[in-house]
Formats: sequence, structure tokens, C-alpha cells
Amino acid sequence: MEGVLAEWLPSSEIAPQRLHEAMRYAVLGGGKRVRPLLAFAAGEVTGADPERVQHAAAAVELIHAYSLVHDDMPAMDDDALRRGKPTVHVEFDEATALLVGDALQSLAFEILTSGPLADDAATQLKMVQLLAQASGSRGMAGGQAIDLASVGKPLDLTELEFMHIHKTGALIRAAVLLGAHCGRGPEAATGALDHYAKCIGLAFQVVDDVLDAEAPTATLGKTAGKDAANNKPTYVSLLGAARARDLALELRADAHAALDKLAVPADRLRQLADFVVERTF
Ligand code: GRG
Repeated sequence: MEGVLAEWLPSSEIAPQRLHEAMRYAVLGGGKRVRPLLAFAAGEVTGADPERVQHAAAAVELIHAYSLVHDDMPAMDDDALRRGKPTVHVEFDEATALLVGDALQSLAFEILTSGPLADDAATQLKMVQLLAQASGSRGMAGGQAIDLASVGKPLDLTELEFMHIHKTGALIRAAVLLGAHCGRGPEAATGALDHYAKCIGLAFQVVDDVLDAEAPTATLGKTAGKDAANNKPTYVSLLGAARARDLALELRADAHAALDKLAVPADRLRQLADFVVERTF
């Protein structure tokens, strides 16, 4: 994955050098790469060629990287540390950080349309639509808007879940579905994979809230304790850490149960659900 991303990102020796350098800084050498791993694991279920999946996975990871760059900016979460290093607007400047996000988003769609990634053009068109919807105002960007509007407000569990299904869950779901669409007959597996993806997308966020409250900055590679400092509603503020962890375990059990409906074992997807709830960073 690192090699694929490094290859798609323009060289920092090509003009505009500073923008390209900042794009590479934002994407390379950090991050758990959970979304690409999910795309590869879902692709296994539909017998997808990894040579195809790697490009779909790169597209999703670039959208994710763009979202982190913009989220860290002063107008949003205003953070100075990401993936263990200074955030893009701190290392470069705000205008560059804005452009990095813009350019990474465009590059994601360039990658998704640069060669055959599915058995037929209609399926690939569906993949482009899936990623566009997952990133847009009815997906991640919409979730972020709700998040920004909810600071200091007492959301209930349903409202919190709605926000996170969009902000975090939509792109995780897209990673799973895009990987699956690189293979044969993805629609046969889509229902079960969709349910799996929704469960782990939410579990990912529940665990993120617990880690923000409990893990040290050095382990996370980003500033810990920000949710409480910013008076943000989270699963920990609503349920307490112990019940939030129980919820993550319930969501994992639901995710595993969804995989049981598939015609193939899907071991890697199972392991990734485990990683999502057991991770410490
Ligand atoms: C700016 C349009 C726009 C959206 C931002 C994803 C997001 C929306 C903001 C990130 C803020 C945040 C902490 C969200 C919680 C879950 C999450 C996406 C955490 C970061 O993802 P990881 O842990 O990061 O997969 P790495 O660095 O490992 O890739």
C-alpha cells in the first residue's frame, strides 16, 4: 500500500513542488491503513485481483488523509499533532493544507477512473458514486458539519450515532464495498458486507472515543483528551468508558455474525473487526 500511494502521489520534484511535498507528507509514513486493509479483505471475499483492489484502496486512503488534514486545521479541530508529527498546516501553512486536501480528493477520483478496476464499466461507475457519496455532504463531510455544530450540545445516543455513521462510518463502509466491487458478483455479498461495515464503522468511533479519553498522546500520535477539553459529546461522555467498551464488543459480535452469512470464511475481515475493537492507538 505504501508503494502504491508513493507511486500515485506526484513527486515533490515536480511543480508545484511545495504542494506535492505537502501531499506526500500528509499521506506517507504514518497511519494504520485500516481502510485499505478492509478493502483488500473485502476483495478477498469476492475473489478480486489485489492488483485492482490496491488502486481502490489508495483512493479511499487519500480521501481519509485529506479529511485528517482539513480536520486538523484551525477552523475545525485546530490540532498540531497527527500521526506522530506536526500537522500539515503547522509544518507548511494553512493555505497549503487547504490545497493538500483539495488535491488529495481529486487524486482519489483520478485513481478510481484511471484504469479498469471492476469487471464492467457499470460496476466501476457505481464505485465512483459510492466514494463520492461517502465523502460528501450525505457522508463524511456532512458528519463533520454535524460534529462542528454539536460542540457543547447535549446529544443523545441516537444523535451521536447518526453523526458518526456519517463522519467515520461512511468512508469505512466505502472501503469495504469498493474492495468487494473489484471482484466477481459483488452484489451477492453486498448485504452482509454492508452490515459488517456499518458495525465496525461505529465500533471504530466508539473505540476512538475511549482511546481519546484513556490513551496517552505518545501512543496515539495525536493529542489525547481533546474531546473532553472541547466539551464534545462522545460515547464516553454519554455512557462512561466501561459501557462504551461493551458497546464496541457488541458491535464486533454483530459484525462477525454478518460475516457468518457469507459463502466464504472471510477470516481477514473477522480479524480486522477484532483489530478495530482491540486497538490501542
Ligand atoms: C474535514 C470533510 C472533513 C471531514 C473530517 C474523519 C474526519 C472528518 C475527521 C477526523 C477526526 C476524527 C478523530 C475522527 C474520528 C475517527 C477517525 C476518522 C480517526 C482517525 O482515523 P484513523 O485512526 O487514523 O484510521 P490513521 O492516522 O491511523 O489513518
